[in-house]
Amino acid sequence: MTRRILLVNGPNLNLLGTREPEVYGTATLADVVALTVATARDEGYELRAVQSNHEGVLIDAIHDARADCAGIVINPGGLTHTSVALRDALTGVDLPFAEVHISDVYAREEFRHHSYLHDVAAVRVIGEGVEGYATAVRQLVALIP
Ligand code: CA2
Repeated sequence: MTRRILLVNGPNLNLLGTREPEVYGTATLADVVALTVATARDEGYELRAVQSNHEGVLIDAIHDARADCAGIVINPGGLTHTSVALRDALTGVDLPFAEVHISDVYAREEFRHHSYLHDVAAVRVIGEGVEGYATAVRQLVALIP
């Protein structure tokens, strides 16, 4: 199987490091990608990263992963709590995926407690800050034969 992982960051995660440091820390999206690329490389995987504020772009990237990726690490942002379409894309491509949240969504507003991915994610990492992306890569690759 291809030794490549797709990293998906959803809406507004391009704002990381610019606002709300008390919730999301001070690392930028570029820092997150660099950390995740380095972790994947340590595990023997290449990584392709996509961030978009548009649901359809994310869904297309997930579909494209079928061609050359062994798994997906995704922080869907606010789409976590709203998107059946994103869930259908992830289950449709039949690749194992890790759901990451920088903040502890269960310690925040009630509307963040529900995830449309919770029962189909192979791995969930919640509230570990941006280090959670590294944890997600390690736990995900451990599941890939
Ligand atoms: O904790 C997470 O990683 C979230 O997935 C982040 C989403 C939020 O809707 C989820 O409930 C939990 C929001 C991403 C927006 O990120 C920003 C970062 C800096 C400034 C503003 C937004």
